Amino acid sequence: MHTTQDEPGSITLRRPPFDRGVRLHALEELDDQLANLLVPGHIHSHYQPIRHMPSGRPAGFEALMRPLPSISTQTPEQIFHFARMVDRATELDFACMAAALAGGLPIPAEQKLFLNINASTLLDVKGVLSWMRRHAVPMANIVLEITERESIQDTNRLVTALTVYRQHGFQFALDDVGAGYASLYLVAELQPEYVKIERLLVQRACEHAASATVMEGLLTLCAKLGIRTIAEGVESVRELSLLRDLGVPLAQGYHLGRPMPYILPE
Ligand code: G
Ligand code: MN
Repeated sequence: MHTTQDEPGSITLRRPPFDRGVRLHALEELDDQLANLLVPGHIHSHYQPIRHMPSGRPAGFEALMRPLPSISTQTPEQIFHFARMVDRATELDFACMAAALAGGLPIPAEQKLFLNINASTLLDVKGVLSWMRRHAVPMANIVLEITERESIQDTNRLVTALTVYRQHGFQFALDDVGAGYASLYLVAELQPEYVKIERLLVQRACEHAASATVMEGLLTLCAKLGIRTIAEGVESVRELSLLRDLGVPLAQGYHLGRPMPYILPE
C-alpha cells in the first residue's frame, strides 16, 4: 500500500498497479504447493506421546503432519487454512492420515493413534469409512481428533456421523477445548471420549488462580460426563505437578516428549 499526498491535509491510499498480479501469482504458487503436497510421500508425520499421568507410560501418540521442507515451508495451520479456502481440506486430511498410518502402524493393542481430522471431512461417512477399509486401518486403535470446529454448521449431522463411526470402533477427541467459543456446547453435544485442554489454559492455570479454577471446573464436568481429559502443551515440571494435583489423567507436551519422526517402543 502506498500513501500519497494529493493536496495538503488529505491522504489518499493507493494500491500499486502490480498488487493484484502479485497476489494472484502468490495464490497460484500456494495452489501448486498444495497439489505437490498431495502427491504420496510428500507429507511426513511426526508422533508425540500422550502419557498416563500416574505412570508416565504412553497411552497413545498424536500424529502431526509435517510437509517435506523442499515442497513447503508453511506451518500445518497455514497449509490447512489454504486447503479449506480452495475446498481441498478433505484431500489433505486423507494425505495426512496416509502419512500418519505409514509411520505409526502397527501400534500395540493397548495404545491409540490420534489422527487429526476436519469436522467437514467426518461428514462424508461413506467416503471416510471406505478410505479406512482400503487402508486396512485398525479402527479400534484410532482416536479421531476433531479439528476446525468453526466449520460445524449442522451439529446434528455430525452427531449422527459419530454414531456410525463408533459402531466401527473409532473413538473421538475434541481438540483445543478452552479456545473456541462453542467448545463447551460441543463437549455436551458430541460427548467425545477425550477432551484435549488447550495449551494456553494449562499455562495460565499455573500462573493465575482464576484459570486454575476454570481448569478444575472443566475437569469436573468432563469426569461427570465420563470423558477422559488430556492436558496439551505441558512444557514444565511446574505445570506437570499442578496437573497431577488436579488429577488430570493424561497429558501431552514438550516436557513429556517432543514430536518425533517415528514411534520408539517404550
Ligand atoms: O492443534 P493441535 O493441538 O493438534 O496442535 C498441535 C501442535 O502443537 C503441533 O504442531 C505440535 O508440534 C505443537 N506442540 C506440541 N506440544 C507442544 C508444547 O508443549 N508446546 C508448544 N508450544 N507446542 C506444542
Ligand atoms: Mn490435535
